[in-house]
Amino acid sequence: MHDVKKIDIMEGILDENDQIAEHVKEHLGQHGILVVNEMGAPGVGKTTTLKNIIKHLDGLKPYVIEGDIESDIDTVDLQSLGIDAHQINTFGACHLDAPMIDHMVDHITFNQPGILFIENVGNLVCPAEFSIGEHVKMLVSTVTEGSDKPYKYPLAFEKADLIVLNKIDLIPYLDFDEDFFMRGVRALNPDVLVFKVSGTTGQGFAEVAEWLTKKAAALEVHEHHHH
Ligand SMILES: Nc1nc2c(ncn2[C@@H]2O[C@H](COP(=O)(O)OP(=O)(O)O)[C@@H](O)[C@H]2O)c(=O)[nH]1
Ligand SMILES: [Mg+2]
Repeated sequence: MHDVKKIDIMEGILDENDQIAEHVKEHLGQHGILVVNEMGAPGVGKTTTLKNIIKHLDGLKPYVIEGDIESDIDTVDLQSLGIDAHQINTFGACHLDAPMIDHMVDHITFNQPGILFIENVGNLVCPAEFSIGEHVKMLVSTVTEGSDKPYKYPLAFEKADLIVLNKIDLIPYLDFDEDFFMRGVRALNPDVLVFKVSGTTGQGFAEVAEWLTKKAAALEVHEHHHH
């Protein structure tokens, strides 16, 4: 009896989260804003990836929400580059949820079409379980994490719409087995695009930006919608 009740409550929370996520996604999509949920373990280069993609966004305005347990280091860093960045601190929670994003979106002025990048809390487990209003789930993985991560943390790789494999400049110093990594990815997510990039050299990010730009262009924007 006890267990049955617990499950009911959990499903209720997920339903409410998903409803709010759907609302955020539709609302921003109609205004020409593509929402990208960026996920990955701590230190894989999520912030570095954002900075590099943003350099290649032609005619699309970048908006950023940073999710961290504590601190606003990444937000201050992005703001110093003139990027419209906003901080959410979860104070313990290992992922962002849709109500947090819904609330923050009310405080952002979306005055131009563009891309809202949401850097989720650094974690390869929890963020994969929650939709937060995204059109695209972008997973950042790195050669420094080791080639077995798709096998050990399958959900994040299974749910990704695109995977950015970062730090390829370090391959000569590591034992990263790309074939093993890619076999793991393909078993979970046969068609997902994997972009090999380096935040140090800048290599590969123009292609990621191009892919996202096409996604943004495919949004069904309601031209005469006023708020
Ligand atoms: N060698 C190398 N270092 C990188 C690369 N990308 C990021 N880094 C470094 O990795 C560290 C973590 O990067 P950051 O973007 O803050 O990761 P986040 O925690 O996922 O946001 C920083 O010291 C970056 O300079 C890369 O492609 N190659
Ligand atoms: Mg970061």
